[in-house]
Amino acid sequence: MKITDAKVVVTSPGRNFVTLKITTDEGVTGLGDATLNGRELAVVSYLTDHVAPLLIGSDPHRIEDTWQFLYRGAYWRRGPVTMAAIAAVDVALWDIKAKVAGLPLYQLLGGASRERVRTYGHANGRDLPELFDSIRARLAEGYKSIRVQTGIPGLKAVYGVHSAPDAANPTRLDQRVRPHVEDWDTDAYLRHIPGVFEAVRNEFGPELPLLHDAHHRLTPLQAARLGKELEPYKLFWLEDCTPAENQEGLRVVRRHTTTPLAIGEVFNTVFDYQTLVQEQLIDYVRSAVTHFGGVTPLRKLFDYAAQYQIRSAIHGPEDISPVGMAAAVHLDLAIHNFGIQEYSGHTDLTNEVFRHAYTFSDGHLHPGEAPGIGVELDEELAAAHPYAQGYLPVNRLQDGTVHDW
Ligand code: CS2
Ligand code: MG
Repeated sequence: MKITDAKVVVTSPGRNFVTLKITTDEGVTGLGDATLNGRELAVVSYLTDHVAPLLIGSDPHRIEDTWQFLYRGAYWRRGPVTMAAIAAVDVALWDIKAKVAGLPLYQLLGGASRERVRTYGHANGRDLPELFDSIRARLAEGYKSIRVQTGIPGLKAVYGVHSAPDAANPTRLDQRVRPHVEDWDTDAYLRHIPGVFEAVRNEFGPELPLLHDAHHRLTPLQAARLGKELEPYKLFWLEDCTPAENQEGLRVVRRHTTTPLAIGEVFNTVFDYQTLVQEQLIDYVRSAVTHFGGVTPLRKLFDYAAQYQIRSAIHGPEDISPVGMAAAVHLDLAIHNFGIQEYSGHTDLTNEVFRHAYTFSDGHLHPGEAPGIGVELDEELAAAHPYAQGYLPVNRLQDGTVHDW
């Protein structure tokens, strides 16, 4: 079997998605997600101009070799653009291999280790009434675990909180030609958050798994303080509590709190995790198939993390396309040290562009039994919704200083 075509499809059914479609001389095709929120066109060029021409004529079954060729052969390695491009090729080749085998991808990854994949959904509110309504809405949709994000008194626009009650995902890209500026005040945030979780526990009880995303905004000591102050509310996890490129910083947090920690959605190779994993500074690894170079390396990361009792928690917001989500759910079903899958869902139009076999019910996902990853791309509908420039927001402190968003 030989690869005869590799093309990049960019579509924007409400937000931008980048998809690689690989075609073989036997007519079997594979899809891979290459979406990098706010920098999509960089990956489009990396694939179109530098990778796709090298794939033509190669054997699609040589997944590991192709991965190593693209990773080591580029000389310049790692980084979100490179690894999103490699991920798209990797997933498309797994899709092809599984289709040729006539099996759903998870069967090629060792088969099912569980019956279904538990998920968590996003709840948010500018104030407690809105937040409670949003939590109730997610519970009504079937979610059994809830991420809680809240407005902060005195701040106009905060990550994860919509301008209107439970509106569309705030990280979805508005078609702006410049990033929307959000405002931040760490002291105001640290004063406010413990009380919010006390109120949520009082309203929803002690058993509902609650997650919170600090979104890279705290210093290690501030993160340690927050983790400690949240201990009475027994969170499922505190996510991205501090920018973890400084992996040693998590030693400070770990020393002060037993609140479980999740890190890694912005990490794209195992080297980003080495200290975090070997010193057991975190409890969940968050990388997505789409941003970590594909199924091939992410499975290796999970197996490495398993040796340190660390579990998976694949990143799954709306800006991971249904192609990336499908690949994730196949991996979720197969690995032993599965933790939880983030699942924001997608718009109806997105689900029409990307018709997928995975299903969501009773708070759980299942990849389905369709051969491959189980996604079909409606290219005509995709073409009807062309790319539109858009950026992630930028965060500034009250004095105007840029801060992590
Ligand atoms: C967030 C993401 O889902 C999460 O945990 O951190 O929504 C993140 O803000 C976006 O994926 C950025 O594109
Ligand atoms: Mg996050």
